Order: sequence, then C-alpha cells, then structure tokens
Amino acid sequence: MHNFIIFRNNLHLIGMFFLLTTCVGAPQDNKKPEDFVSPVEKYGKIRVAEVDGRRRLCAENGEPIQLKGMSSMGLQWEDWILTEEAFDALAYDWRCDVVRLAMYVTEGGYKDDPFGMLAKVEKGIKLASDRGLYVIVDWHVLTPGDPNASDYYNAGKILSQYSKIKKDHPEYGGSELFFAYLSQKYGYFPNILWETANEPNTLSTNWSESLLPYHKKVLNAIRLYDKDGLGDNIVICGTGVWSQEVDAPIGNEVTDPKGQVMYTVHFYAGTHGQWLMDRVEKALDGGLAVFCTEWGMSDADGGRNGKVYTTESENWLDFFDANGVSWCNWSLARSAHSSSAFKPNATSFPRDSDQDGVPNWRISDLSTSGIYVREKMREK
Ligand code: IDC
Repeated sequence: MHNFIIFRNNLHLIGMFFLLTTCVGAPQDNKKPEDFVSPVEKYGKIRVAEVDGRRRLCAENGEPIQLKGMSSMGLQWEDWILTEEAFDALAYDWRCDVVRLAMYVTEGGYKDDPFGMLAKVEKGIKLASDRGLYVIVDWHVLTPGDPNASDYYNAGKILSQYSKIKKDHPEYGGSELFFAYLSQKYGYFPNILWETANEPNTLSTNWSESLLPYHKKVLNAIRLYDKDGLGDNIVICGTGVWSQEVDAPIGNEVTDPKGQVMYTVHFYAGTHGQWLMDRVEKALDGGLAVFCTEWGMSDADGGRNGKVYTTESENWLDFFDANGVSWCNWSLARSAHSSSAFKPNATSFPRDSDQDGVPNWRISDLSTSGIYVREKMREK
C-alpha cells in the first residue's frame, strides 16, 4: 500500500516536474515576471478534503484554498483567446488561478467538429499548464438539456484517437470517450479538473434517476483511464435546472473511490439572489464540495440588455470568500453582451502596452465586467 502511494505521488511529481520545468520555464514566448509564483507552484496537486466538518478544495499540503479565474466563451466561436500572449496576460496580468475551457457539444461545437474542438481543448490545456494554471475541461451541455441525449451520446464517436478505448468499451457514449481519452493523456497532470456536464436543464434531468447515473458513468471512465488507473483528478458535476440544484446530491452523492467529486452552482447576478446562496449553504452544510464554474455579472441570458449588477456580484463574491467557494467568471468573449469581459472591438492580441514586460489588454479593451473581475483576481 505504502509503495503504491509513493508510486502514485511520484507520478504527480513527474507531472509537476514536467509542468514546472519543460513548460513553465520554457524559453519561447512565455513572459513570466520574475516574482511570479504560479498557482500550481503554490498549491500543487489540489484535493477535496474535510476541513472543520465541510468538504473543501485544498492544496496538496491540506490547507483549504479558493481558486479564482475565467471561463472561456464557447471555443467554437471565440478561440482567439487560445494564444501565448492571451494566456500570458491572463496568468501574469489578470492573475487567474484557473481557466475553464467551455467545449460546447451542440451549438456548432464538438458534435459538428470533433477533431477541431478536441484540438482547441488540448491547446488550452497546454497554454494553461505551461503557466502553472489550473484548467477545467468543460463538457458544455446546454441544448438539449439532458446530458444523456443522443446528441451527446453520439458526439465525437468517429474520432480515430478513440479507437482503442472504443474497442475496450463499445458501450461508451460521447463524453465517456472524450474524458477517457483526455484523462489517459493528461490525468497525471496536477492541474486538471474535469467538468462532466455544464448545465443539465430539462425535466428529465432529475438528480437520482438521470444525473447521478450519468456522472457516475463518466467518472468511472475517467478513473479507469486516468494514467494507468492511478490518477485522481477532481471531477465537477453539473446539477439540475442550469446547475442551480446544487443541494440535490445531499445524501445521494456520486461515489468515487478517490473521494474527489465536487458539484457546481452557476449564478448570474441579475437573476439569482439570496435563495440560491441559501441552497449553496445547504449543500456545503450537507457535506458537498462546491465549485462555481460559471457566474456572470449580468442577467442569465448573458446580458443582452447590457446591464451589469455590481452590488449583487459583490454580495455573491463576499459569500464565496466567506465559504471558500472557488469560481470562474463568464466569459472571455468580445461582444456587447454585458457578461463578456471584452468590448466587441477589443484587440484579440494583448501587447505590453504598459512596458512592464507582460502582455496585457488595454483597460479600454475591457468591459465593465472585465475590469471588475480582473480587479477581483488581482486583489487576492
Ligand atoms: C450563452 C452565450 C451566448 C450564446 C449562447 C448559446 O453567452 O453568446 O449565444 O450561450 O446558447 C449559461 C450557459 C452559457 C450561456 C450563458 C449566458 O452555460 O452557455 O452562454 N449562460 O446565457 N448559463 C447561464 C447563462
């Protein structure tokens, strides 16, 4: 047993070594400031563990931590963010701890272009890992709202990368193949989290009959393939009604031999108030580990009316700080929707405009939301 643990830990060390030497210190375009200590250097292999009666996200040394970062927009639309310069700016200027890669399946995403979308996800994993950032791979379920729907089940099955896994597991659906493949390839990295379904949202997405078995199936695939079955990266599970039913898994959790499961709540400051915070509190008190993988300063439609809700956002973030809930803000998009971090005409290509050696976007490129959220990350 002891040997097993040493071996397992060493695998993570190998992953860490790879991240910190081969990548972080890589000469290419990486504009790392001298004083920069990456989130992965600070926290190592993050874990879910019990702290004072609650399940918390913790650093490798057992200290509870809170990660703050950004979600991409659907990468089928806004993949301009996947450049060395943009990730330099996100890591060193914005001080993101974590980046979420929103891989839509429908809406013109992976179902239509599995090869291209998988490549974008892998590029994002590399860009984040090179800088020692945590990265969430998001199987972005939206329409249809049931992650068991055939659109998702069949998506990406044709990819030749999956042929070996498919042969061993002909029963695997689209997300099982996708996560099995990625976890086999990257599961020994200390910085990867898997989000198995963004926002289940139909009546059929009842927790115990539909979502619980779905997440369990995907988790099993991840655990089976996570680098020789030894990996134990965190799996984040979407909850019903657009990830608002975050308390539903109380007493009926996704069982994981590694104990590394979290549940997600999503909020939009103009739409979701105290009642949803109460639910989060209930979930936390009920023993669930919670990660908010998506929140916006706008209404739940992403801000088509252009409004931002600063006071409400501040309340939510104070609540998250008080309870140690990690978050990603929606989103790294250039549009007039007020949840977008960038103005529609912002440059896609951050430059070192303030001459501190680090690429950054001009403040005039950022939306009200972008300015606010960047400050929230920098003030940590
Ligand atoms: C929205 C985008 C919008 C896009 C739409 C596609 O902002 O540009 O046209 O998706 O259906 C979510 C979802 C997220 C939504 C976002 C804003 O996870 O995909 O993005 N939102 O509506 N849940 C609540 C809000």
